[in-house]
Amino acid sequence: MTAWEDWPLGGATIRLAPEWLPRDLADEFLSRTTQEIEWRREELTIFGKRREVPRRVAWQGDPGTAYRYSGTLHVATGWTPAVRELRERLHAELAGTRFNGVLLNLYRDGNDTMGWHADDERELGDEPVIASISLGAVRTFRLRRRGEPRTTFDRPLPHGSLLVMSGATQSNWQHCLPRRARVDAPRVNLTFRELHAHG
Ligand SMILES: O=C(O)CCC(=O)C(=O)O
Ligand SMILES: [Mn+2]
Repeated sequence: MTAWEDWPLGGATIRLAPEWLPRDLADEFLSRTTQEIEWRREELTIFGKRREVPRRVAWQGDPGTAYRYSGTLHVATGWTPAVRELRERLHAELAGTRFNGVLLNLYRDGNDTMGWHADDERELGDEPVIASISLGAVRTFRLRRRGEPRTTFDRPLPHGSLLVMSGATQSNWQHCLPRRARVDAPRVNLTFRELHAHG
């Protein structure tokens, strides 16, 4: 049985399974994903300037599944073996979910980050379920409430953990992955999503 921690945040439904994957399996998925995924550098235009995104990224999903991030539309062509296996484990763990896409992030060390955002793109629909698997270096996941008071909440995401955000989380809170200068090992994060075709 998976052990879950519920996070006590108003207007959000978030739970964490800190030891979702046994250690040896987490090690194996870390090395397989690091190797099999075609990690890309990505650029973003902010106020008319091209900037490199401070991490490596990839997108996978059922063929044809399209997702817009960093201002570009990415069309999935399928799944690599370890990512496909992780998706099957998620479907077994989270009854009723059918993830058809995953955004993958490689944080090469503590200087790689993800800025404040919510996973609230239109194709995710209302109240999306986002399942986030963390492998490798432990990094802090930070949340902040939208509006006043601007409560923030920090928790480390361990190697092999599973974080699930659902309900109104994306409407009421934003999240980010802050810089951690002393971390010198890589971390892989996979956020599985269910995308709906544009209506
Ligand atoms: O790396 C993380 O834990 C967060 C990733 C994330 O928020 C995203 O991919 O949307
Ligand atoms: Mn996110």
